[in-house]
Amino acid sequence: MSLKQTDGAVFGLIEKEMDYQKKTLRLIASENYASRAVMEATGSVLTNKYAEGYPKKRYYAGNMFVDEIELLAIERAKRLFQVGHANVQPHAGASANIAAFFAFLDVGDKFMGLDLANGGHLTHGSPVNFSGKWFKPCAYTVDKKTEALDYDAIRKRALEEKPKLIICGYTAYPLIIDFKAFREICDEVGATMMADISHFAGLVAGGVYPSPAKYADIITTTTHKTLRGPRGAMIMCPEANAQKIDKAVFPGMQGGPLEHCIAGKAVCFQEALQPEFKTYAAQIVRNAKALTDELAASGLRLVAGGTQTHLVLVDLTPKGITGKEAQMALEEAGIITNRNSIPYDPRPPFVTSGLRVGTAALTTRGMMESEMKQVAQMIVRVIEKPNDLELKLKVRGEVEELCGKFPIYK
Ligand code: DSN
Repeated sequence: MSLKQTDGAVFGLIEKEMDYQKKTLRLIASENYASRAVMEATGSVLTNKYAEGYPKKRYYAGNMFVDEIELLAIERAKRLFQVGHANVQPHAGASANIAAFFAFLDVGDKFMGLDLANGGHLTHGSPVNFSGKWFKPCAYTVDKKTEALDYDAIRKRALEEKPKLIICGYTAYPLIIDFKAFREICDEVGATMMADISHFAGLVAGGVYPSPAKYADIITTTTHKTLRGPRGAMIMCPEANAQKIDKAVFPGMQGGPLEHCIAGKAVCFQEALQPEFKTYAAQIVRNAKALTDELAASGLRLVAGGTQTHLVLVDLTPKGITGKEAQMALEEAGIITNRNSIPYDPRPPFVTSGLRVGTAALTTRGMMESEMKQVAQMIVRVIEKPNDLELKLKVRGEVEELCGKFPIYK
């Protein structure tokens, strides 16, 4: 029996969510719309199978087709990112990062990551996360004036702190990272280099963002952001580190792999290997630039002076509104974003002075630079009058009209 027949409550809520996704503008930099093919694989009978272990070395019988699927995902990931080894089993970005830590560090070891308030990730050393509880983080920051990474300052801090591992790759940093500079710093201090490319993996796959593959000892990524796959993650590394990584994922961190998600990843990698994906990735960046230019023209300040990627970090201070207020007002107008700390933010993380916006999802809908201009103008109108209910309803209507021209899941 179908879901509609057996569980009307869940079915109804999924239908509502579908409608909501169709009629709103998704500007959360870490979100996207996976293809029907990806969702079909992810919602398949593979959810029924236990497959602890790795292809051809499982602890349960009956994995002949599951093995082929996982091998296909691995082979495609290796081809897409030009890496020696890929482990496609991590359930999420956080569990991929835990496994990477356990492969290269002992509990209590010191490592360096970008401060969360400067654009780093929770799993890169926050005191409330495993990374900050079980390991010893020493954060680096962006430069206070330029809001960009200062490689000399990072090198100096690394020489003082002597971390065993250094992470590069962030969640709210709009500029391109110099992976070669990180390799040199790691070599100088004898640290393992870990690149968390979760946010811009799709841009790397599409050839519009440099790849860390030549430099990093470990690369972790989620598969559902710019890469446009199913919710999940993977770890890549040179062949020499394969065993360490595989052991850390299973049995170190996880039990049975989610083979339905792995099938979804295989489909996503195949999609990203197509020439059209390069066009898509380039358009994401062009769209982010168009959005940025229009936001800046309205008097908003852009952190680090703009963007070279899929995301823009906006300082709302010139408009006299907090991140929290802006996020709420925009949501009422059908524009979905997230508040975000800006570097050296005087406001607490639950309030913030910033807003993070990304263009991966709108680009998937087929929107181009002219639509980005329109979207930026809608954002500005709302944040200039966040309490004007009539205006928010009017913008909501415009949002629905625009969304109607760029349907998802036709
Ligand atoms: N939650 C993701 C993001 O929005 O960047 C990172 O885990």
